[in-house]
Amino acid sequence: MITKTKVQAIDCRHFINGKFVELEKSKSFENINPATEEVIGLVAEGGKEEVDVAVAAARKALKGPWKNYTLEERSKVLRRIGDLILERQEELARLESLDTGKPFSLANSVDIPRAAYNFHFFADYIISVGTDTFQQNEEALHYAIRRPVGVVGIIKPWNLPLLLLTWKLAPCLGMGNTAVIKPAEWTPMTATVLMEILKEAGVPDGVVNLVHGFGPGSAGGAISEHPDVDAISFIGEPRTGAAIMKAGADTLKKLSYELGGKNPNIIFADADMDDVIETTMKSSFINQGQVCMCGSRIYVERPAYEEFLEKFTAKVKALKVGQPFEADTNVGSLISKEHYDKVTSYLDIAREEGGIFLTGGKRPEELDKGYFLEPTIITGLDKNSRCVREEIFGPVVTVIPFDTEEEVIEQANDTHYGLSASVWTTNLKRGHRVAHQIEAGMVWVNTWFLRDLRTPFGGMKHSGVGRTGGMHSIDFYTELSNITIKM
Ligand code: NAD
Ligand code: 6OD
Repeated sequence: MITKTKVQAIDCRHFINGKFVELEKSKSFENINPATEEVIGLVAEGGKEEVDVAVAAARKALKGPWKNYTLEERSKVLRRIGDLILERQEELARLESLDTGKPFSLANSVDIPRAAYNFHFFADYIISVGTDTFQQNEEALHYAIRRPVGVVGIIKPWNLPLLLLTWKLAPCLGMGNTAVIKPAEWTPMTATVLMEILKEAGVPDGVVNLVHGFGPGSAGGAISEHPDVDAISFIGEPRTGAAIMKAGADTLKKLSYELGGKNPNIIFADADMDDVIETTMKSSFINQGQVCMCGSRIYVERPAYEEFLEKFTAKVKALKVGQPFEADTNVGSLISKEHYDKVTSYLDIAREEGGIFLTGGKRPEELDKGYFLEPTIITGLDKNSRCVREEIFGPVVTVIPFDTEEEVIEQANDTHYGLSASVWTTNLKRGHRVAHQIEAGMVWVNTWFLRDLRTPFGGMKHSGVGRTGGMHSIDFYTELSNITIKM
């Protein structure tokens, strides 16, 4: 058992204009460890008042010393932030695990190293950023310049707290913007520690501000409607994205959205079954199935259906659901009671509709506290079941057989979502053919969640607005001005 006592949970204060703001108990809420249901600290609750001060600080900082940092100087700051994250890796991983209920081993091997890499990647990437130049015969020369968008509101979900915050913040800072961040109310701790790291790395006061709180009527709502926020980078549910769009409509904010998914995992009979099973374990249940790209709709070509179910079920039954700090835990707790209730309400629907539970469907008997749910495989549901169509965002997958390529493509696309998909086949032509027809921002063939940060990341339909990654992030965090010189 890895002890959790080495790192204490922290109270989470706002960070505005380079300073932590004293926490007022009357304006705070409790932070709950979802694996134990214990209160582990207090979180400051900000609203319009705090957001106003934070936005003013960010606006002022746009014109302060930050404005005069060269690209190379900003790159150095990003690199230093990445280095400092790695220096505090274990502490951050412990806090992330306490906050989310995810296995410490996962936070320590994926979330925190990737958070550091987000900064290291953009430290290198921004240096090579250029713009187009066009010579129009002998008449004119056109070239474009980039400038920061301005003050960016960054509103985050709880599933990969530091990984996703840094995914947005690194290019935002790299391109000279300033920011007001609102972490998810369930997971405020690593964002708070990140503020100490930014300060130590030399980010000037006011450039990054952090206001804790909730959504509408609280910090999230105040950022979304603030007239002095120029752009919003949001990750979360499609419905929240729509609310933020409405709140920001009057001030025409630039928007980047990474939203939910109900992603198909399509397995043809000729696929390498061992490879399929190993990766499908991850794409179904990593982080308790709370990853936007989890392949929660599994389609298997009929000749391989029984073999897949037998092998997959055996492996899933062997997964250990347990306390996040136990070294052999594969699956930790869900994020909150509210979310546990939402996820299990889908299990009730599946039962009513005659779904067959091959594994899970209940909390493990030995864990009577915490929001733990056994990894659940359901078969026998109709393609129109709400469990097959709606994002459950938990350790629950449905498996449906198919007979033809056309049929599975139609089912895969029969959704409002369009985030990602996996296609498994050893027939390369089919891999390309199917991938080209899936309506999703990202399609993996014979793999899942294999990332290269230069590639376009994001979703179509209700799964997102715009793309991030490489040049796409740079484009979002800059405004282009085209200059035309008459020759
Ligand atoms: P959520 O939309 O409930 O909340 C996200 C954030 O928005 C939180 O900080 C919340 O406080 C804030 N918020 C809520 N209502 C708001 C409002 N009206 N105005 C302003 N802010 C508001 O999402 P969640 O439950 O935290 O996260 C789970 C969702 O996020 C899932 O749908 C998941 O698929 C999606 N997600 C997508 C990606 C991606 O890259 N596409 C990544 C992670 C999570
Ligand atoms: O890998 C990434 O860059 C990314 N944005 C992952 C999102 C995961 C969603 O839960």
